[in-house]
Amino acid sequence: MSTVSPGFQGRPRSTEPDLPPGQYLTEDFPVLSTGPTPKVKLDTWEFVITTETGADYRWTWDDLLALPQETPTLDIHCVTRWSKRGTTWQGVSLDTLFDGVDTAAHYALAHSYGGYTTNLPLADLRGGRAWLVHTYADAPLPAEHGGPARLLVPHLYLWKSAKWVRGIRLGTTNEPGFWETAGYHDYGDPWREQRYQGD
Ligand SMILES: Nc1nc2c(c(=O)[nH]1)N[C@H]1C(S)=C(S)[C@@H](COP(=O)(O)O)O[C@H]1N2
Ligand SMILES: [Mo]
Repeated sequence: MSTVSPGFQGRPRSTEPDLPPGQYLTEDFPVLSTGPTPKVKLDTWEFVITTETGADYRWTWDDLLALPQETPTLDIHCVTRWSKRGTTWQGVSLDTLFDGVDTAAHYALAHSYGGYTTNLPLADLRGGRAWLVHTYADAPLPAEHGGPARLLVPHLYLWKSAKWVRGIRLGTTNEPGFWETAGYHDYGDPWREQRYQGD
């Protein structure tokens, strides 16, 4: 979309078109984890959605792979200011998983093998904007990037995309997760630069 005149050596990276404010582009894929990478076996792996009434909806690894698959290509934005363009994934839309889940809850708390948590409005997990992904760049998702499977919610800062995700608890009240409790923004919209509480 940009017109580049001869001799123009480029603009400051933080004002790249279509890049959220305060972000720069990186070609590599940094690893950001608060603790050790959990070892998760596929034969005991499960993903569970728990509703506000305590009802559980469970998927095994085979269940996950049997669902309709999507292959989103998208930009990702970390609150530590790196962004990566055009990452390619395969997984299941959260819409597919929530289809048939009976809930009136507005809040979701994702939780992971290893204990990480992050909260987001249930609405942000729906509407074709969130996936449970198991493949990155045509290969099984590496453990350090959240394999066997991670959440991918690219319209929010990447800390909302829980690696090694194990389930989602739905609730009628908002429960902050790991980074949200530590002072990061409750919602985390990169386009509004919602890095910390009060932004
Ligand atoms: N379970 C878990 N998920 C997590 C994290 C984590 O520490 N544990 N870090 C978050 C943060 S802060 C970022 S930026 C991304 C980093 O994903 P990556 O390591 O694949 O780049 O994962 C997010 N999901
Ligand atoms: Mo992050």
